[in-house]
Amino acid sequence: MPAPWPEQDAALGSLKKLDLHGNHQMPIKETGIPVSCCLRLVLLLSIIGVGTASTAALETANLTHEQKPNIVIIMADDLGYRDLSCYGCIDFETPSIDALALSGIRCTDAYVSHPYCSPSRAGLLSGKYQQSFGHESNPTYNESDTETGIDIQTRLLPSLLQDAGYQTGLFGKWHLGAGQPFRPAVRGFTNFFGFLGGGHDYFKTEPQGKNYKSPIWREHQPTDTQLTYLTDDLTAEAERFIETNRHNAFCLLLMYNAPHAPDQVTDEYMKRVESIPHPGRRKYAALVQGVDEGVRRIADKLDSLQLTEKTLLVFLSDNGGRRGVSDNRPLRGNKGWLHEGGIRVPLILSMPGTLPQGEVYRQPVLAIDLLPTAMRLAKLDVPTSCDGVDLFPFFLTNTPAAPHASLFWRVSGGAGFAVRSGNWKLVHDIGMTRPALYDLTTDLGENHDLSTLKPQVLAGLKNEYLAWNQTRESPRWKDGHINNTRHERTLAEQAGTRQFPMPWIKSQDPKPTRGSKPTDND
Ligand SMILES: [Ca+2]
Repeated sequence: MPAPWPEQDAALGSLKKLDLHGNHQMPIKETGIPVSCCLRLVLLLSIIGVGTASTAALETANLTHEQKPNIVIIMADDLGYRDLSCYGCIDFETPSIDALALSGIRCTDAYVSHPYCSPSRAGLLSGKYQQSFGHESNPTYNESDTETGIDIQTRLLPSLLQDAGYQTGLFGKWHLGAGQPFRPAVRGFTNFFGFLGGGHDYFKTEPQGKNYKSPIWREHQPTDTQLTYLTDDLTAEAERFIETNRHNAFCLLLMYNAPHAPDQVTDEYMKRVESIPHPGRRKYAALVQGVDEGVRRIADKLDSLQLTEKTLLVFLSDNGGRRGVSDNRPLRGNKGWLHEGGIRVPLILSMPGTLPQGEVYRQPVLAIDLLPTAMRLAKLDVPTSCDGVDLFPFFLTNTPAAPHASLFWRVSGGAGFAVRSGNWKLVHDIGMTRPALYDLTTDLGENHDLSTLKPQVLAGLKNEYLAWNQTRESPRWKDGHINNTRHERTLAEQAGTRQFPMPWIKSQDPKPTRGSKPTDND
């Protein structure tokens, strides 16, 4: 079992305490493994352009130039910002993901580049804002569609790492096009076991099935594989991939369906969360338990093969938590929104011996940063078209410099957009009549629109967005989600809430299970 929350909190570093409205409750104190002054200087130089960061990072890990670190990225689907103990979850525990956070860096201000599935994954795998190649909404599932999917001219992370001799595997959800030109096995993944669409039944699959019962593929072909439980099956495949490639550098993406719908769980995982009173929340929590168990098994597998210090292990969610059952508080909104609840996600990076352990990183970072970070670890040059940034120099120094001057989001070709620059955030989401401006330092919940008080700040951010927007493509296919997004926002606003009502919360927060005040969060 994990340490009680207060001890865990201390081990993670004294967190910036915010109440549910984002107000500070105590000062920040950062902790971490000290990095030598010499190394800090080298890394600082690299930040300003010398570019030796990954070399220095590798030296700290005692890895030779011949030993390239493994890259393992575990992604949950629709996991809420506050649905892990280490991010303040109050009604269930995630001991294995918490342990991962204690072994590495937990990011408080990590974002995905889109508030839902496919475009977010397109950004992650390309290292670019996905608007660079018109990938701005989910492709429909059509195995004969050769037009709708991730840009075939853009090389993806596994393909790039293959240049350095990496073995590459994807286990789980793809959702970047079901047609032949877009499938994982032709986009750089030597091994693929999973499904091509946006979600899947946890127990059933059919060779000719549709939607959630679509076939499970292995490399280039659909199979007649039967599932035991999807989350566990994907973990088992990933374990086998690690075992098989233990003597090679490898890149593994474990892309769980959980805790995405359908809400199907096993008795084992339900037992772990049986104290949760609301049935929907309880099932959701059980889905997360499957992911937590998967993280434990992958970490244990790496440990057993003495690969932990040779592996960058990353955990994140692909977008904000889905409505009704997840917990994004204190953030406003849900999956699909450009307010923080749709785009800010848990992100943990662990590489003991190289990265600090038990540290909290608070500068804004993006999932698209993982591609250049991985490539620099592999001693590869990052494509000049990449928008992401190698994060290691920032993690390994005390530099106040931020990886990004500004971060941008655009949905439906500009029907919605957002910009974050420092503490300021402009949001003009679908369904809003004018942009709003928030100071995230004092208003993490985005409750107080300062646009009329700070017109120059608003104008500056909007001009930044317009300049960025000019460098991007129009969407290549129609956004089938736009009306849903508009409708859902309208419903939430009419209900007078800053996010959808959470039916699993009745009159007040559930009592915390670990002795923490329910308002403790960051
Ligand atoms: Ca998702």
